[in-house]
Amino acid sequence: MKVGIFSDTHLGFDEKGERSQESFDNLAQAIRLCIDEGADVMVLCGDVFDAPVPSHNTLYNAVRAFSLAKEGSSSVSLSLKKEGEKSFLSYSGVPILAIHGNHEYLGKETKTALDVMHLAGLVTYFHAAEIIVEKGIGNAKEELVVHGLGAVPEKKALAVMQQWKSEPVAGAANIMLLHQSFKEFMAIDDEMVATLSLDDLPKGFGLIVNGHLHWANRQELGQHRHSDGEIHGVHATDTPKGAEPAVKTIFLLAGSTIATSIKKLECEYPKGIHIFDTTSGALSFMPLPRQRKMFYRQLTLREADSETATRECRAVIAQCLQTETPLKPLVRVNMKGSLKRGISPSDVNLAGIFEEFSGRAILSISKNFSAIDFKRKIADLREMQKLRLSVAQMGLEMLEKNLSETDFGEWPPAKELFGLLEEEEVDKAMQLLTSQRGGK
Ligand SMILES: [Mn+2]
Repeated sequence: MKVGIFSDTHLGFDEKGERSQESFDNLAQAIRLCIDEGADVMVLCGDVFDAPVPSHNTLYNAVRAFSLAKEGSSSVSLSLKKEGEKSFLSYSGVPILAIHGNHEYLGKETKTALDVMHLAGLVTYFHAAEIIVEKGIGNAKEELVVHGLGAVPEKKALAVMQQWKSEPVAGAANIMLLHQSFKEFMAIDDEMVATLSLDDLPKGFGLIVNGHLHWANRQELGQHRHSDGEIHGVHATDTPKGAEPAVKTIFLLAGSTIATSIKKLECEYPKGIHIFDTTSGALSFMPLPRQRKMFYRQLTLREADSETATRECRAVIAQCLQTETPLKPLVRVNMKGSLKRGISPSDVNLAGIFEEFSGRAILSISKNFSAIDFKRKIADLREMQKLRLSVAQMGLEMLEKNLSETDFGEWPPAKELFGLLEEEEVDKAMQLLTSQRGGK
């Protein structure tokens, strides 16, 4: 059987903006690609909708895009197995099996847009359950079991996985669908961010597909890294006597079909679909034929004046736009480093750049300058150390100094502000700042 795989379609993304049609166009392309590749079934790993309560326009466009699946055909039969009970599922065209993501789940009691799609017969939405996909009869009969677990809060994910304990079915191909973070892919180790690691995944699945992380990636699980540094597969001798030899598991981050935030990793790979052949175990990727190019550029400046900062930013963008593309590309510039003393990020006026490129690119520029150069910060700290100031005093002096370099100028009662911050009265501190700014 051939399985078409895609994820994170984020339908309705940028609804009020320039890219309002992109999520639907890309879903339509993904479905067409799957049909053209002869997929018997499609799977969608969550974040189908961008918002928990999509607008009627979004629902309308979603129904229209999902209806394309009816133009294909499939001969599989589907049944749902949940909590020991088995029920038959109907579909038209090529079925789309979907789990929910963190963007669309509203709790057990509330129906979501995915429930609506399910009832309309456009997708088959399931959670903490298995869908048995059967094709052919007699000796030619093929069976695929798709195990799906929609997004759960990251903090609970490990416990839920252990409790759910979905076992691969012997004699069938087994695929698992998830929508979680995995420690191996996250920059910080925090239980609010991820509790699952690849080692926690169950054994015996041919393919485990995860949504949520928007860049595509593929790993082989069930391998040992030996002391010689080489990767070896699990050998039959590694498994206990009498047990079946371990099945090689492919772990796939499906990646999103649309870029919702332009991250560096996401820009390195095109958006597309994957096709998994359950017989050969082959997994291939196909890019969406019509997609927006993405550029991520970091621009590091040192003690720059506003003119230099603007000029260099413009040059970076112009360089990205050397080759023409059918869709306006996304260009993200992350400006870093430092500005000259007395110049604040707001002095770097990018309005001209936005105007100049508005017809050719969708720009996103961030000004992450540190207020003062790192070197100078260290020098300041050394000075303070010499003075043997108390930590609180040191903090106050740093705050006064940093404030004097912002456009707050000489005004703020730094002592009062620092006192509030020290007491963790952030709201009051903000109030103090904004009340004063308003009067300026
Ligand atoms: Mn997502």
